[in-house]
Amino acid sequence: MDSSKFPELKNDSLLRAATGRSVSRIPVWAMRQAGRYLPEFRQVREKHDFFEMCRTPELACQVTLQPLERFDLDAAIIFSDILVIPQAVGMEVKMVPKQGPVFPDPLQTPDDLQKLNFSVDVHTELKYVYDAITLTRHRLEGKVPLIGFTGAPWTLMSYMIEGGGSKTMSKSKAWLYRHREASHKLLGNLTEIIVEYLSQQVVAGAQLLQVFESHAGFLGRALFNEFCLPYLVRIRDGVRARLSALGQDKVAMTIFAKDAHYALSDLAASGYEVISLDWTIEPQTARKIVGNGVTLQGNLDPCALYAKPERIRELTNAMVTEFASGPYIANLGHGMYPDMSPDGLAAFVNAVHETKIIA
Ligand code: 1CP
Repeated sequence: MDSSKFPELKNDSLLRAATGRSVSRIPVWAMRQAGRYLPEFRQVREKHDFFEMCRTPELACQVTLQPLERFDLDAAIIFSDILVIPQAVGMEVKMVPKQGPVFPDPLQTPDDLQKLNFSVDVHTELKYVYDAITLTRHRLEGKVPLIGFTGAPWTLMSYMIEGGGSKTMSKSKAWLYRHREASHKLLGNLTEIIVEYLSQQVVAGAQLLQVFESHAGFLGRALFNEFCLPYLVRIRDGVRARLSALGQDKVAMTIFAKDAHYALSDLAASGYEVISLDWTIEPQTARKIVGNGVTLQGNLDPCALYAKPERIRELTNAMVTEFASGPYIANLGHGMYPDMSPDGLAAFVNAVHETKIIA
């Protein structure tokens, strides 16, 4: 499908806010807005394996668009998963219902790195993601921008070693302490793949890129500075250079380093246009640290969506008012959960849009 002639964008408030320009209304979207909390998503999911959905552009496009039918959202995020990269380098990943992702054969020792194929051709191996993005850009008809994304190197490394979710990340952190060189090798190799993967998402039609460093909070400042931040900067700089070499327009990039408040000032200097915050930091504290040169995104506690609509409205109005003194994109502080009610998200989205902007 042709990725050169896309319909004209009608609502650019997300892209304007991401680059610090004025907006007529605060843009809002929600992490995991396409997911099991939507009955129409569960209907599709009942018939298909999770990764089959990711690999079938028609299905990925269909579920990406579902939340936009219901809510007045200002962005779509392509339906996929961060774990498509470990799969692309040769690891098996299964999505087990009610449990999450499982790697039957996780990395155990640095010797296991030899089993991975880091010279994989990202163009062919992950083509299904680009095809889903291009199809979705057309089907969106310019309604809102489409966000592409990736997992960041440390978060991917931790899944590849833990073999799934973990409360402590003790196996993957053991690598950072015991196998320092091998850890850097793995992180560096993942970084190269991510730079190409993100750049190709833009070629395919992604209009903003979000990097999920969901496991940043397990590190602390010293490990973060050695094993995380340099790779995030390399991704930012690498994508910028690669897009320019490809003759592509630049796109804004968002970093979501969950639970990494200690790193906020470093992240503000890292070149990402947008910093996405989890809910454990107050808007004004974050703004004081990063200043007005960076757009903030977030950060309502996702569990606030369990509240009654009137309470969601109060909490959201208060949050937006505090953030909106600087460039801002409204979102949750992490993804939605499967047992949430769509009504909670509707209350959140509508409350963002009704909040008057004073700035
Ligand atoms: O709507 C959207 O947000 C787009 C789709 C999307 C995104 C951006 C999905 C679909 N996954 C992700 C990113 C992702 N995947 C992250 C980063 C964001 C975050 O911190 O949540 C992470 C850590 C994953 C890994 C993953 N995939 C988990 C977490 C497991 C753990 O460690 O506890 C889970 C549960 C998945 C499965 C998944 N991914 C997406 C959906 C809708 C689901 C549910 C799976 C199902 O239907 O069975």
